[in-house]
Amino acid sequence: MPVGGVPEVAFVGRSNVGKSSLINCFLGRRSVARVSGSPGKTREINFYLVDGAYHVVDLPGFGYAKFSRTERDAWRRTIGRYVTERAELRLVFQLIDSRHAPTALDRDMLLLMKESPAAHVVALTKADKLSGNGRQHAVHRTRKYVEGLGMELPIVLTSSEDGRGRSDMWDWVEVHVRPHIL
Ligand SMILES: Nc1nc2c(ncn2[C@@H]2O[C@H](COP(=O)(O)OP(=O)(O)OP(=O)(O)O)[C@@H](O)[C@H]2O)c(=O)[nH]1
Ligand SMILES: [Mg+2]
Repeated sequence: MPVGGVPEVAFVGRSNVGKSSLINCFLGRRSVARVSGSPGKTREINFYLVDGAYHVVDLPGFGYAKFSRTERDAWRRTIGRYVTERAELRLVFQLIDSRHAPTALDRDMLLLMKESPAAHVVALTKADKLSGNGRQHAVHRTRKYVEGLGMELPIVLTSSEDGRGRSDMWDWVEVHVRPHIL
């Protein structure tokens, strides 16, 4: 991992939820982070330097089924340590698929983030696949779920297809990352 105290914003979430796609959308670039139709594409931690000022961090998907049990546990520990101990980490976008209720893996990640000093924002992904009502329902369902875990978090609807949520994500970076730029 890079040394030098450059602040970081990380994108986390289960495999195939759309992390790499949303990073590309956030950056306004087609193919910085590698995207794949099959889960498990991102297999290492990738750091992208933005404006020479901060890093966007693409993590492998949580709980990718085709990893062995041992690999999955190792990644879980690595991601767990990263979000709880990494001093440079200032903001985490936790991605959850807007089309489905949060899964056990989403819950594990939400709870893990309770131990993280970084700011925490939920990004509901692939919102272009839902109707207007479906989107409102997804936000409501996620808010209830998060409250059920004793947490209160900002929830942003996003789509890397139509760019929804992009400016909200930039705003969160301004608030939580910009002040720490060296
Ligand atoms: N309709 C739609 N499809 C999306 C969106 N974001 C991602 N996808 C699709 O979802 C699949 C997975 O996208 P990735 O960005 O590779 O997901 P990832 O979370 O980085 O996956 P891993 O690296 O395997 O953990 C690809 O087929 C994307 O085209 C979105 O906003 N809308
Ligand atoms: Mg990826």
